[in-house]
Amino acid sequence: MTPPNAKPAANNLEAFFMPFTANRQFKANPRMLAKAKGVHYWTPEGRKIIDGTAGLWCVNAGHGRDEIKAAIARQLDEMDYAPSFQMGHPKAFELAARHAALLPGDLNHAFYCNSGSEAVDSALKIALAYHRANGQGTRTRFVGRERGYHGVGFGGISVGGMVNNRKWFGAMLPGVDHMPHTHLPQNAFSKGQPEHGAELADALEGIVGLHDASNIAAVIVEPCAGSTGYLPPPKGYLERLRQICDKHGILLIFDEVITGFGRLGTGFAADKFGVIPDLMTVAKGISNATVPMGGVFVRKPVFDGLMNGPENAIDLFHGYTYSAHPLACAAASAVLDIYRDENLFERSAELSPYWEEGVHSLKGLPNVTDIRNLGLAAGIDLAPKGAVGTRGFEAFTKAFELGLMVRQSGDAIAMSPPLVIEKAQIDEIIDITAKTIRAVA
Ligand code: PXG
Repeated sequence: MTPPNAKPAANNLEAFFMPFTANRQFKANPRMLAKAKGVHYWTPEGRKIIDGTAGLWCVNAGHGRDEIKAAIARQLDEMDYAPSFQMGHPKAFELAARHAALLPGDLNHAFYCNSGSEAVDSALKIALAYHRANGQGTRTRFVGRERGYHGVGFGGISVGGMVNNRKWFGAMLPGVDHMPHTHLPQNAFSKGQPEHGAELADALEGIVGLHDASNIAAVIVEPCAGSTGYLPPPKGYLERLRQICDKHGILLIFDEVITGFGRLGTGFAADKFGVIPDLMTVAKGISNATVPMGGVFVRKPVFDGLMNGPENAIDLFHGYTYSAHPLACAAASAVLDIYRDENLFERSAELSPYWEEGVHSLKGLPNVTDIRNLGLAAGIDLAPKGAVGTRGFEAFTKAFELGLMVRQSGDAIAMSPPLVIEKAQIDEIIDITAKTIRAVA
């Protein structure tokens, strides 16, 4: 028998059950990352890879930031951990006040967790609790959207609209409807927000007609859908959704796990579109992915609505051991300093026309059926080749071979570089993407 602390054999890849991965395929032909700095990764063999996706849409300020590292180290010296249940530590309050100051409108309270999935489940629960606390306990239904991604909790997959993330798992939240997605063929090759599709928000009126608003707690959408190939909202769509929610007393949740913290050239998508949700979920860029963190930002009336009970009673029966973990708070605060000092949200806005021009220059390459962009991100649809996802996966592996990291969703590839990217590096990303698309023709 192997002794319990025996050193694992070198290159033994078997034991790690990899998430969202074709395990056997990966282990037969691994793509390893061993080092990161700025907008680059390096493989263990020392091959340099340009990070076209900011990790998984999360390393907005670039890799290996010394300021964040120092803040985490200082916090670790001072206090490694403190609970947030009936106790507090200063950095959590400081961070929440800074987030509140950064957010638009009266989104001025922050609930913290450790991931986007937890943020989504937390937001759904806050919505339910809010209605119940306000004498509207029949409002228990949720509305999501086809092609939506809201993480992998049971709440998130229930309101989400990605078939593979749902079909394997049987029981989900009861009482969920989905609005149609907004990926319309007549919008192909739109630059920025597409023209057609605002009326798709009216599907919400249909759902209200079916169930009655008195049974609906909240609607959740990504203001710009990320994981299903990057789908910017049609002009007027989010405004219309806001109006319908207001009309019926339904809470609107924006899932800004990807769009939050500068991706669209503004702090949040809510700023970009001038539409303020009642609840906003965030993660990823909140801590530049250094220490896992997520959050739900809550508008004042929703927070106040939960403060109606006895003063000595717990207001929300929900939270995590690691809610507002001191290391995450220290990291998130240092990240806010970087975003501010380097004007990274503005930088993202300034670079986006150059990025738009770059990605749309790929139009006309073999099998490219659509290109979408908004802010510093883009989605490119490739025509399927045999089984769905075959060409997409080939493009993903080819790009990696050529020195570029992209994301694949079916036969679409998505890109979202760190906001610190330089124009010459954008050129390099576009050049490698073009070579990749030709190579998988
Ligand atoms: N909501 C949205 C909008 C997301 O994009 C989550 C929730 C869940 O976050 P966590 O931290 O629990 O993973 C996400 C995550 C991709 C990709 O390639 C996207 C995500 C995660 C991994 C890959 O598009 N988004």
